[in-house]
Amino acid sequence: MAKGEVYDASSITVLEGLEAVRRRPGMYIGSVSTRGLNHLIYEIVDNAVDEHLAGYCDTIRVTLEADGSATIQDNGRGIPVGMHEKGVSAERLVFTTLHAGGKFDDSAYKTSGGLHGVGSSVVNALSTYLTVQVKNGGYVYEDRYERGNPMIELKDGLLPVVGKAKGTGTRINFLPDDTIFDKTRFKEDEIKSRMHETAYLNPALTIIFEDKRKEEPEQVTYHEPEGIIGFIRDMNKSTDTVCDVIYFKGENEGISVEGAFQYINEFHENVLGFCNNIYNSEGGTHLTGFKASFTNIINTYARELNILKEKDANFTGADVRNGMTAVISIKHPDPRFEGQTKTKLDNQDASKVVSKVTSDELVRYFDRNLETLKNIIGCAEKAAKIRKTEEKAKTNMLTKQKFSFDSNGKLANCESKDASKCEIFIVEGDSAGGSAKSARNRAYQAILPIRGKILNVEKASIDKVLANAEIKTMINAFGCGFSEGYGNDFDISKLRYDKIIIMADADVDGAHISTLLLTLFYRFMPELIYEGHVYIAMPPLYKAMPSRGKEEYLYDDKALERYRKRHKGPFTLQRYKGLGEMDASQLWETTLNPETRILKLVEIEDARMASEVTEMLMGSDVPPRKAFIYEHATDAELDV
Ligand code: TSJ
Repeated sequence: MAKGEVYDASSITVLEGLEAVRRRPGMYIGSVSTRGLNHLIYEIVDNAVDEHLAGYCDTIRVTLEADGSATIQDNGRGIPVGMHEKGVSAERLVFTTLHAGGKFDDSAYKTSGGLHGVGSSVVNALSTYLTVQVKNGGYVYEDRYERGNPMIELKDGLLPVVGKAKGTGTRINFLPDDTIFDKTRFKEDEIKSRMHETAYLNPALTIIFEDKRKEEPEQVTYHEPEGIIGFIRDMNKSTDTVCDVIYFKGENEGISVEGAFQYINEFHENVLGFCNNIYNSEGGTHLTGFKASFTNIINTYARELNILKEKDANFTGADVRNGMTAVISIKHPDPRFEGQTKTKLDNQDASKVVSKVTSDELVRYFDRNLETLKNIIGCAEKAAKIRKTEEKAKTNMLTKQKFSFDSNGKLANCESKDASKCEIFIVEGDSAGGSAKSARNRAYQAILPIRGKILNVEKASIDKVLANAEIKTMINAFGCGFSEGYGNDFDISKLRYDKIIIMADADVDGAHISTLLLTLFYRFMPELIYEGHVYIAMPPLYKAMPSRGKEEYLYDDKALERYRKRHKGPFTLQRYKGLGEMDASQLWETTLNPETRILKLVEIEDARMASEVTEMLMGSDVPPRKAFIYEHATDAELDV
């Protein structure tokens, strides 16, 4: 036992539980990457949201403190500090027992689900320190832990009083353990996005986010009295809409369902599922139920209105969701999750109930709003028409071109057929492509030069996307096909390269090309990103050549600054304006050679946020894009 830790006999097994969390953190929070790190905050916030759902708390403050810790504070009843039947303060049990909470929790719907509901004890176990303050009955009680171990000796099992205060509430301050997490800097954008989402799902709740790590502390208040209607409105605020937001709700078998949707003049669908206020990135039964019912309703009306004739085939699900933005939010007393990241709702009764509520409520709505219905069917008709053209185009193209490496001529493939060892570099420009071809290790490195800027897929329909020569070449080279709303032909097991490396100049144009490629991958081959196959090469910006000592490549301006500080004597500085300026051996050393190069792994912290960002960066609205670029100009992190 480390010095200062205080135990009693009953806490031994408890602490063994928390030790298990520290040994295998991934089992409890999914990963020890930034994603897992942010989950610590969500877990604590979710507990406060539970208190809100129970009817006792209307404000939650989330603060990223200057010292790297996080504080979450609510104005609920306060975690019970009194004696629990086990002979110790209830608060102790909450923070030292795995999966505690339910016992003291009288709200029917707990937010816990999937990775998210890991329990405050898991956060405690993975924190260098965690301090709890509870305000109740005029007093402030305090408890403190280090790496999950209680540091305060209880008197008769009860917490010490550290002050007096009015009102009630809970305040948690914790510092993530840097021996557990890869990086311990919280990502404010992801947290803000999640807090905003939580505000939309809880219209009576106010969340105040504050980032005190910056020189100028940032404070944002999220309060969305319009709920999911406002959520849809905001997602579509910069796009041309086809109808107003349609809202419905209902309840059955103890499951309550709320839905809202709207159509926009674009060619993709965006249907988000939430269960007990947690986003389900892999979807699940609530969405299946909604989609099945919705397709059915639209087809039935289309036939009744004689828009679909007897001989016509039904609209497909993707047809009727063409241009749809939707949020389906359910409350389930006992949610189950499956899927790779345990975020896919699995309860069969959810499908049944959502399906029933959707058809009851929407039939009632559409009977009274025929014009809106006709506009929506109009979107489906457009989609069906395009689908049919595309189906033809697609069979023509992919049968003619299958794996025709030579027909596109430009791919310099590698010799190895062992995908786990192979890499493909997508290189901007023919001249850089030429140097890369002579510099590479042809045994396992393939080079695919692309000319200038590829098509922006965010703005183009799929037939244009597939007609684009560069994109066709890439799809052929990767070997796994592509996926799109109209059917999923993507098979990642056929991928021919373990690493797909985007190699563009270290300037604005290069960044633009990278973004276009990432958008293409994200929209049509998202598994490539989810499974960690996509990288960005980081060519150096400078070569420093000192009069004494070794030459050094410098990858950004910060590195140059450091070099200037470190390096006293005179040196010549060569600035690379583009990949094309490097000769083959320099290119090999700086960008191709696995021993010396720097690659940045492309990760999706949160699929929905990535989608939003993609839309913002690639869509037609300019001001948010500018703001984003300014804000993130210094964000790039290197994964060496
Ligand atoms: F995650 C956490 F446990 F650390 C945490 C819990 C963090 C934060 C910011 C807030 C909370 C929390 C817990 N806020 N409010 C509560 N409420 C209760 O635990 C509570 C209080 C009273 C009663 C009761 O039946 O009287 C029941 C509960 C669950």
